[in-house]
Amino acid sequence: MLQRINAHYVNGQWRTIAAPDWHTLVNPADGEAYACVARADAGLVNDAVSAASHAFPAWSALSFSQRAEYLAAFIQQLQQRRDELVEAVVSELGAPLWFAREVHVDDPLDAFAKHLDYAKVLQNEQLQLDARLKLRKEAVGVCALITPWNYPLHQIIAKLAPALLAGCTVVLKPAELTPKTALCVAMAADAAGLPPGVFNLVLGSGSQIGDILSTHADIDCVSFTGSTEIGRHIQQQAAATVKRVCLELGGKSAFLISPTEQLSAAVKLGVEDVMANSGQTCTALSRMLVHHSQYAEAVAIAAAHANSLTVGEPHQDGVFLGPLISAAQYQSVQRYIDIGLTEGAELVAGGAEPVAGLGAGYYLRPTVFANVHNQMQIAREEIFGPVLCILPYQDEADALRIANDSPYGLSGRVWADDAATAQQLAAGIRAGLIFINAAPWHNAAPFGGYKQSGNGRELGLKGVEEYLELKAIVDEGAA
Ligand code: TAP
Repeated sequence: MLQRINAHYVNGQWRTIAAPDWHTLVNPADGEAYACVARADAGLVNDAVSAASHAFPAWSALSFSQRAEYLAAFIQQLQQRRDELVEAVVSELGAPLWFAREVHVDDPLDAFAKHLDYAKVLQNEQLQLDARLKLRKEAVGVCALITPWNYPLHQIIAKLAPALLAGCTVVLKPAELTPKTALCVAMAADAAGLPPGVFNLVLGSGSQIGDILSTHADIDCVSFTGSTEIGRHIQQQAAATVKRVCLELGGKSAFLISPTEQLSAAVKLGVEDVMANSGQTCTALSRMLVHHSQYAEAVAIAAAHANSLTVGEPHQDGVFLGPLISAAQYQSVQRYIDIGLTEGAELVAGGAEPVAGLGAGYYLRPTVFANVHNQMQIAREEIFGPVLCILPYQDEADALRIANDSPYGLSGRVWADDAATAQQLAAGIRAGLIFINAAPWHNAAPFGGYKQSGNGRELGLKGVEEYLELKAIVDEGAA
């Protein structure tokens, strides 16, 4: 018997749907259905928007520091649910347990906590520019937050924390594949005592209820993370009511390795970056660019390292890659591997075959293609799976040309033995977030894309600005 989840959080209350349309949740680790989730209907979505609209005047009238007090309680409630959140991510997404703890849960909780510091900065930002001119930053209004499944808690926190701090009220619509993480967030919001209507959660299908949110006259802003295709659709839908639309979309990021004495460290880092989360990472460095003089060596290192990474059941020790999230995602990545072979790329590790001994889960081995050129489909399109393409280049100008020859511009990494070259290459890549050498993720770095990777920024102080309007108040001045 499947567990039945019929819970939406609207106006500070848990709501059910009377005769729901059910969505079935499947465990990606074994392909077995384990729960079904009641989809919100249009009436419930409209109730959620109405609750957020009614809550907006009082919430936005609080000071940043008053809202930060609520956020501190919210963070505490999330921290108390750490184990629940980890288990939700493992069961919904198939993330290995260690990765779920460190990356999927602890990281976004840290990012949320940083907003308490931003509150202090923003508190002092109501600027009196001269005797007559004052600037105020005010909340945009009611926001629809639409999030994807690949880093479920990260994506929710990256929108929810800045929106609430800015004084916005929200309706969250998470991906249908990851409702449990979102429910856990709603329980934390409830326990933290947020005023009714400030935070609302509706679970349901984006294709059925997404348009209600993006066209609703009482929604002032839609913040969306997901595929470029759906982002484009939301922007079109939102145009009629001239909403603010923040889009965090896909990527095909380049890792530009200049000739280096640390080739092995660089290549291994690049392989792990792509294979983490089974490749379902929007910033994945899925195109590795290597100088022709070190190309053959880099390919050999990448293949050996990919083959050394363990694929397995998420709860097992030592597992680096769990399954892909769904049968659809699994088949989509298999299709891309077949396309790579048809295009003439050389498969040096992995492949499209099911992984032996892992039953009916959606597992793929870390896959590496060599002899890839940048016009191949596997080099241009986001595969969103554990597939790395390695491309050779002739010189720095050629490397930057290849890196920038992409419809996307989300992220990138450069590796160079001297700091000046690294900075120069970082400046040359047209993308929103560039890492140098082995630099790790930074929870306060504004995050977002150039070109078709989107048009907004999340995280850091800049992420809060996405949810703020600027008001200029001009006085008569002294008589
Ligand atoms: P999408 O299919 O685009 O779905 C993202 C969200 O949009 C889900 O909540 C989805 O709901 C909803 N949605 C679907 N149709 C909609 C509609 N017509 N109107 C409004 N919302 C709608 O993406 P995904 O498959 O979850 O995630 C993978 C993609 O997201 C990749 O391309 C990846 O690069 C991108 N991504 C980008 C970033 C950043 S920060 N740039 C981060 C993570 C992922 P349902 O789940 O119900 O379909």
